[in-house]
Amino acid sequence: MVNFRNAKYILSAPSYEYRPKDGLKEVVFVGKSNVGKSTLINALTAQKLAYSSKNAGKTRYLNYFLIDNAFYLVDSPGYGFTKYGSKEDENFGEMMENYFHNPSLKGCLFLIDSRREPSEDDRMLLDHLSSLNVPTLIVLTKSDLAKQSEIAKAKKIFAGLDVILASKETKPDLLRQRIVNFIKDKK
Ligand SMILES: Nc1nc2c(ncn2[C@@H]2O[C@H](COP(=O)(O)OP(=O)(O)OP(=O)(O)O)[C@@H](O)[C@H]2O)c(=O)[nH]1
Ligand SMILES: [Mg+2]
Repeated sequence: MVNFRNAKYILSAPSYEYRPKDGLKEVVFVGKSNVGKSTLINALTAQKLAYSSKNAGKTRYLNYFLIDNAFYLVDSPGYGFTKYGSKEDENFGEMMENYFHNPSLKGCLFLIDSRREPSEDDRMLLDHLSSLNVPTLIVLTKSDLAKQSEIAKAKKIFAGLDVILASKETKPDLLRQRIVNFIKDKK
């Protein structure tokens, strides 16, 4: 069994080239700014490792967290925060584009707010991950704040894809298992 509580922050990489070079496998968390990526990493590791904030744009770099000395969870900056077409937006796009070609990348948790329809950016990135064959699990976040009708709608939108519901209150064991499966898969 992997012990997710045995977790430590390793480094913050301003671009893919600065990642740890030990070849350990990685699972990345992506999604719109403020969707709950850092909060979910904290829930999975049962500690306050990743900085979360009610203000969008908290996470700026690729943050590497080592889990049980076995693999990395990688927190990424959210999109939709910096202005489209801005220099920052361009840098972000370039950083993530390079990152997705990472051979150590074994899976992606794609976070989407369960109360909102996926944005154009969400759809583009989902298609992109699929074209690169990155195994992707859609995580519908903040379900504690969502109406049943909103959850039903989200499930319908993503019918046929791999989807899981999550919130601050849900127990993280199922999600931990899914992450371990990504790592175990021979891709
Ligand atoms: N009610 C509720 N609030 C949540 C949940 N997940 C995250 N939040 C809140 O949403 C805000 C944003 O969370 P973050 O984890 O910082 O979001 P992020 O995706 O890392 O954001 P960036 O780093 O800006 O890309 C914080 O105020 C969290 O407390 C959830 O499941 N339920
Ligand atoms: Mg964050």
